Amino acid sequence: MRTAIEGNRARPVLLSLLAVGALVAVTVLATATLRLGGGAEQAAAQESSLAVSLDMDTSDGPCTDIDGAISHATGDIYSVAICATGLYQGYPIGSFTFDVLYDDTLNIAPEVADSDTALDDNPDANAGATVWGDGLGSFACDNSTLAYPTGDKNVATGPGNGDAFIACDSIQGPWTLGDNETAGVIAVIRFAAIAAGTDTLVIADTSFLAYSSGTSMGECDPATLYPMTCNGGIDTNGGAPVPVPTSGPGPIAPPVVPPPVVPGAPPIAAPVPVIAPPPTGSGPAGDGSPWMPLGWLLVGAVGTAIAAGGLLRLARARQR
Ligand SMILES: [Ca+2]
Ligand SMILES: [Ca+2]
Ligand SMILES: [Ca+2]
Ligand SMILES: [Ca+2]
Repeated sequence: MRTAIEGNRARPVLLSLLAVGALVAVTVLATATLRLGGGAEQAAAQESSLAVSLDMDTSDGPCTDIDGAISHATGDIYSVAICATGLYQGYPIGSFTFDVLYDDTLNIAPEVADSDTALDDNPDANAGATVWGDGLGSFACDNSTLAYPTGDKNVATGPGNGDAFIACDSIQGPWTLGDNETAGVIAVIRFAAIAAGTDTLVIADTSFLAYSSGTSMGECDPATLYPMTCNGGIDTNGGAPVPVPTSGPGPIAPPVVPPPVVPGAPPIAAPVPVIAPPPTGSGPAGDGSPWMPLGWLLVGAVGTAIAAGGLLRLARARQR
């Protein structure tokens, strides 16, 4: 027969078993959470509606708001931003590749010479000397397996045959975009409007984002396992074509225009310096006392000298 004493002995054992069970459950949960950095990354991105979009109007800052369309006068130099939204906080971007297709008979993306880690090329990564917000982190865009950033990597011309390309990665980090925010600027592309017409810009299927672990975050190709929404933009240029330089590090300053010359107008004479007399009543003491007493003193001194000279000559004549 079980006694009350036996029941009391069994209770601590039961409590111990419950405690061990709880500990095991907590450990399993923690391990699963840590493993989210692996296979669960993609699911996390999809749950938060990951998207990349072109901000066609960056006049208030790249990706401040995402504008899908813009108009420009022919000859304008302007920027288009590649914006990421719906990032999963705590899982930052570790690498990316973008091809933004455009009509290179309407717009050109001037080539910037490749140098070093190419962080301020065109397209211009949100890292290096030019950043927008807190940047991407420590990245390099001289991807040896692909290419340096290029304003147009497609030699063909016409609609869709402009190809602004950029591919960057960061093996060591830090990676900031996606770390503590869910949206931000990937890169900015500088364009020059060279002819009137409507240009439909597309983020090509070859474009993608990846986690710092290297696994895919989202791809613009809808047929892949991890597709993401990729929104292009529309640019409408007006006016007649104007020549635009095909290379340069940045926006081109307008020329300095001299003032118009009116035929027959007399030449403008050079200004003649005017020597003004000293103001009256402003004496050497600087207290407004007049200069006149000093003049009388001078006259008196000269008169005294002349009189003394005359007396001296008279005295010499008498001695002779
Ligand atoms: Ca905008
Ligand atoms: Ca930059
Ligand atoms: Ca370049
Ligand atoms: Ca081209």
